[in-house]
Amino acid sequence: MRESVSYGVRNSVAVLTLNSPPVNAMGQTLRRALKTHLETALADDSVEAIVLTSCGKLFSAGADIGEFAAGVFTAEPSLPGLFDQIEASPKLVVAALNGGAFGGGLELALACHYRYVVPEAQLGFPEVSLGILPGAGGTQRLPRLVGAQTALEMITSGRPVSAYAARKSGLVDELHSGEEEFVSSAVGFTRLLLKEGAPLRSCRRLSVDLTKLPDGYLRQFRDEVALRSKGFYAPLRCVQAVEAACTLPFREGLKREAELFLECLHTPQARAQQHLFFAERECATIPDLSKKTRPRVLKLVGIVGAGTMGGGIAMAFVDAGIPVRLLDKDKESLERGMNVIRDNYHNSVLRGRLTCEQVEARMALLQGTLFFDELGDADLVIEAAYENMAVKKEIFATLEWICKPGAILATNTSTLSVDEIAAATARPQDVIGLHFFSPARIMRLVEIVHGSRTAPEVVVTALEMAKKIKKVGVVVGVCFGFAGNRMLEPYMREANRLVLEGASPERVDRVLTDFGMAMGVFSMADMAGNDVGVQIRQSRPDQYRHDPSFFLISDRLYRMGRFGQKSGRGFYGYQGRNRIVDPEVNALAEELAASLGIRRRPIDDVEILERCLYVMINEGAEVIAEGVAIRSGDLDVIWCNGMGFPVFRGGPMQYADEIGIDGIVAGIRGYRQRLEEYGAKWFTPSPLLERLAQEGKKLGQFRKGQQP
Ligand code: T1G
Repeated sequence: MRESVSYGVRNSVAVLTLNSPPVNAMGQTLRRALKTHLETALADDSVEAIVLTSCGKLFSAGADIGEFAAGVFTAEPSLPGLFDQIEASPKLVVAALNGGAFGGGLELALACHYRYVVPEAQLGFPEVSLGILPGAGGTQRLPRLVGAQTALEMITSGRPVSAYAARKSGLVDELHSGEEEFVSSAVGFTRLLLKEGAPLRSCRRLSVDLTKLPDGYLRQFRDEVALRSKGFYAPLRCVQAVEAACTLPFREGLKREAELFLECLHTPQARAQQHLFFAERECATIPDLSKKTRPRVLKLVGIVGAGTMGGGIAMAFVDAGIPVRLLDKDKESLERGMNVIRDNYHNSVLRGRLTCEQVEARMALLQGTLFFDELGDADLVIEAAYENMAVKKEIFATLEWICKPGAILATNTSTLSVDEIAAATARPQDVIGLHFFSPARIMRLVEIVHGSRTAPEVVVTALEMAKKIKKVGVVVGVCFGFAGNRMLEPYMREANRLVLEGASPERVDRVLTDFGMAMGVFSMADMAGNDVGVQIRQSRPDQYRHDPSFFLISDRLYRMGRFGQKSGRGFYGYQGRNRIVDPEVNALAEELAASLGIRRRPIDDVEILERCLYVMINEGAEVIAEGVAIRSGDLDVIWCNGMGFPVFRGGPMQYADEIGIDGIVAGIRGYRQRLEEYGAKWFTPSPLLERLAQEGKKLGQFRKGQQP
């Protein structure tokens, strides 16, 4: 059986190699093996020094995240105990970082006396993105080595640094160079240290240099973190842990770190963020797809439509180094689209995010065209045209005879049937939905909508594509609104109904943003444009299965020419981008409520939040039960990466599991009673939710294909 740490001696230097694919996560098995071999090396008089390195592309991704929920993370030998042993070693210990070192992997390196690293390595403390903080000495050793400012930036942002930046800050001592094999070179570096009588440097003997800190820096940094981390629990605790390094002796600082780590570990936010970490990765696991299914080649992408979505999608591909041919029907639209792309890249240069050379390289990959036949040799063509079935069918009929055999034909539709579009071609097996979310360059989510006849390798290619353009692809089935927008509708319906029943748009929006939503329903409607919503509804009146009161206010605002931000007035008034409450809208709501015989009443914040969230969760349960989505985590990934749901709550389905399915079912039943005729029509618990509540189970345990 493969050892999780291998042991060898080269030139009187013991080499301990982590070997626990895929990322050398330091679970208990690896910790035991590491301790055993460390003690062997310490006890062997012929061994003069020790090198710690690893197999694989990464040095180590840190602690085994899966151990947190299982309560195994603190089981002996613990990481802090191991690192103390390494740091106290009477023999020189060198960390030879053959690749990225993250979290506990970097803490392991900090416990060593010296650090030798490959130039391409990334080094970081991503714990804050898991709702925790470095819990094995990282918050105490790092500031002592690189200073409080660099340490605070790394630990509170979770962003990794390059090996070069690490060399500059003193985090690492030497970059590997030359042709010599890495481990041999690391052993050579170690022998040189021995020859020079290099001291056994340990971070614990250092103190944080505060002399270079600007006055009031720590307080100011803490205030900034408090402002930008609203709702997240860990970032401020990261600051407190580093402050302990600045004010307490090492031992006491370690104790303070351990306290803060455990405080974070047992929070709903930590559970939520760790859930999302695994959920994002599980999205790529498609039960019906054989792991042997190979993706098709993806070297050239065609995009039909140079509008906002088409342009954003084009940028996502050229950002990833994939050539794009961007087509539009007329010269003026194409030029406008290309200019918008050029302006966006220019802004990136002004913000220091890209250099001029990088922008030129990207623009060189982008070719505009007015001719369909120039898409003939594309491996993938994405239609991003007007959201109208007839328009899309016409485009796909054209692509059918233009595109080479095996080319993937994708639609960016947000709700239309991929099967119906596929039927406009003779190759439905090559047709798929790629629903990007606006702004397409920035939003990470792509809903990958497989039609009933979409070939397996087309789905696999779409998943690979998503990873290549640094997005997260979630595979969903065909239904109106797929998964994200299908859950959005009842959520928006309740928000609108609440306004008719007596809550103002601004209060509904505030309750939702206080919960953590990136935007409220009505500010989002004003941003998207009431006119867009009305046009979509008018193009498909039969597909909206909601209460007629749902769109009453929007339709009236539309007829009043109040389209939202674009017209300066919608649910709100606007001065530039400043949103202003408009009493006229509440007066309109009163008038419309009266016309529907809706009795208005005072409505509290709890009811607003529960009604909006419970119907969203309930619809999500139906989406899973119908097999439109494979698992609840997929819906959480969709909502946190495409719909503005707060990451620190883990997504709507994680939130439901956190507060309890039984409470949600009881709440839905309660509103069914309280809201009389409307409640009877729109508040029926999903059978899946009822079953899980009855059995005391969670949504996270349910998988596609199980009977509700
Ligand atoms: N623990 C358990 N599994 C992990 C893991 C980890 N730390 N990191 C990755 N995996 C799994 C992942 O779920 C996937 O599984 C496979 O490895 C490949 O991952 C004590 C307390 C390192 C940048 O937060 O950021 O140390 O889906 O697809 O794209 O103070 O993995 O194949 O079944 O992401 O090459 C801190 C988390 C832990 C780093 C590599 N460390 N990992 O990206 O591979 S807490 C982290 C990553 C800690 C200490 C604290 C990325 C990566 P599967 P992948 P990748």
